[in-house]
This record gives sequence, structure tokens and C-alpha cells, in this order.
Amino acid sequence: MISKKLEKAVNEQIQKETYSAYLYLAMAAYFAAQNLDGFANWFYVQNQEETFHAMKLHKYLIERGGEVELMEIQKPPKDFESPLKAFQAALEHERFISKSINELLQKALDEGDHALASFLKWYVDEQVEEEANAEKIVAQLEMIEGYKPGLYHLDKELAARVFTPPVDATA
Ligand code: OFO
Repeated sequence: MISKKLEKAVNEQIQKETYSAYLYLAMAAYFAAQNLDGFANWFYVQNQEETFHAMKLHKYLIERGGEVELMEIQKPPKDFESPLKAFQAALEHERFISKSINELLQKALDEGDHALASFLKWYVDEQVEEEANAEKIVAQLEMIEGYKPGLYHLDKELAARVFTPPVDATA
């Protein structure tokens, strides 16, 4: 059974993952309003990924005999200024999440909860990919900033992204 202290920390992480989903939904709407449907698609997929991250923690907490306590979700921004600024904000947010996962993992180790630490390794690896994905698009947008045909082509590329639930999606 998970300790009350770790139960609280996992609930806080669920809140952060749910906010991530909400933030990316706001970013998707920002791009959709500008007819950049490929960028919007990328963020709609990101929204699904984050919902999956939150649900994976949610189910795990129940499995460990913990109690899920859903918390208030902050209102995300509406205007992101430019495609580059939006992706820079997404990258900054992912770095914040990586830090939060590392802190949660450290708390699990400090308590000797190796089951939770082992479970969180999946998130540590996932964050490497999450940051790399956002970093790549930031770099591409820096290359084409202000050049509309470049933006058009990147939009077409991002339209191809699909959400593929990890194999343990039903776990
Ligand atoms: Fe974007 O990884 Fe979860 O929050």
C-alpha cells in the first residue's frame, strides 16, 4: 500500500498531467483558429498523450490502495503570440514536467517505495521523448520563422501525427 505522503504527491502529478492535457488543448485551438490544422493536430494528439499519462497514474494509485483526489485545473492561456512562441512554451512546460517527475521519483526512493520508483521509470523515459519532440519543432520553427511556405510545409508534416496508445494502455 502506498503511503499518504506519496499518495498526495502522485495526486499532484495527476493534476499536472491533466493541466498539460488542458494546456495542449488550448494550443490546438489557437492553431485551428489560424487554419494551421497540422499544428492543431499535433497538439490534439499531445492532449491525448497527456490524458493517457494522467490516467496511467490514476489507475496505478488505485492499484496501490491509494485514493485518487482530483484537484482544480488552472485556466490555460488563450493566445500564444506565434507558432514559435507556442512551441517554446510547450518545451518549457515539458521541462517543468520532467523536473516534477524526477522529484516524485526521488520522494519514492527516499521512502524506499521501489514499486513506485520502478513505475515512474516509464515517465522518465517518456519525458526524454517529450522534450526531444518539442525541441525539434522549436528548431524547425526557428529556421523558417517568418517564411510562410516553410510554415505551410511544416503544417502538412505535423498533420500526419497520430496517437498510438502504448501497449499497456489498458493496464
Ligand atoms: Fe508531456 O508529458 Fe506528461 O505531462
